[in-house]
Amino acid sequence: MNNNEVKLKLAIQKSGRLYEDSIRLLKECGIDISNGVNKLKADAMNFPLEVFFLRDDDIPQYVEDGVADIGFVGENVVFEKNKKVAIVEKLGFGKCRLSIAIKKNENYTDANFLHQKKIATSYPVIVGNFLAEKGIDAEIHEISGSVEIAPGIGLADVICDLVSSGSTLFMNGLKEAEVILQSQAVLVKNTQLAADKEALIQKILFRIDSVKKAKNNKYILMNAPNDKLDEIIQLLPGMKSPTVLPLAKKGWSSVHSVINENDFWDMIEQLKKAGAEGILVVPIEKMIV
Ligand code: PRT
Ligand code: ZN
Repeated sequence: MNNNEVKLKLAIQKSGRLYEDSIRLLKECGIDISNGVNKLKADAMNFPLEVFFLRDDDIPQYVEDGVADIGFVGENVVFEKNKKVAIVEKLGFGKCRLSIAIKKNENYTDANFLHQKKIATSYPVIVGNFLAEKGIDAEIHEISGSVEIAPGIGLADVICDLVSSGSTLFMNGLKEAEVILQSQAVLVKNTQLAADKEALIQKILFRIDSVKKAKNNKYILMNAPNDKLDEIIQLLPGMKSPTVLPLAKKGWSSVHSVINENDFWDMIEQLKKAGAEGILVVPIEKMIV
């Protein structure tokens, strides 16, 4: 790689919940990082990309300032920091929701429940917007960690925090009352990038898209008696149409297709009913359409 070449600067979380998935996504996009422990920065070995390892809270600011061109960060952080960055693509990992949670013996009817209450949260901006939108007067008490213990120690009446499995709330005698934001990791970019950097982003986006599509689809192969082929082909979508190859055994064919993960079990049942046998389902690594 020559030294004058334009490099895209990507900010990812240094350690924490998004780190591994961020590195994995890059790897699936064919981008390997020479990641030494405790490094602030690393070069990609086979793509004009430089990776900065940062606290997730700092990523929107770095991208706004142009210290990094793009970043992988939770939407929750993007909305809370409210910096001038563009959300380009959802990345499919780091999924969670920002929710109001109340003590488990209380009854939440709607947001009016929050009237005159004290809400502990690390997301004062998002919660403030939510309350303003609903016209509710409540007090926001900002704390940076262990938000879930606030009601138990009398620091607040309710909380607003990130939830994924819900077990943290449960263990603290709380229950989820209302989701105020669905979140996942997103790719953000600086809003004033030069054309050569935009072109590199397009290249990465194309790869991310292929990886995401592949994850949502499976390759399916099965044997089918020729007299049932029409019925079976009707059931299968395929990228254009299913592939049908003759088997060595007379009167039988092998049928190949691509199916969506969500339709998977329904589809298998119908195929079996229609006479398909020896069904194999295999993961797809990349999918370019
Ligand atoms: O050091 P740095 O500032 O970079 O990291 P951090 O400690 O601020 O963030 P980190 O690593 O905890 O989370 C990074 C991002 O992961 C968040 O901004 C979200 O976008 C995403 N994410 C996904 C989550 C969760 N799921 C999650 N469950 N972030 C935090 N949690 C916490 C939540 O705050 C609560 O304490 O997990 C607990 C609840 O989990 P359940 O499974 O018990 O419901
Ligand atoms: Zn953080």
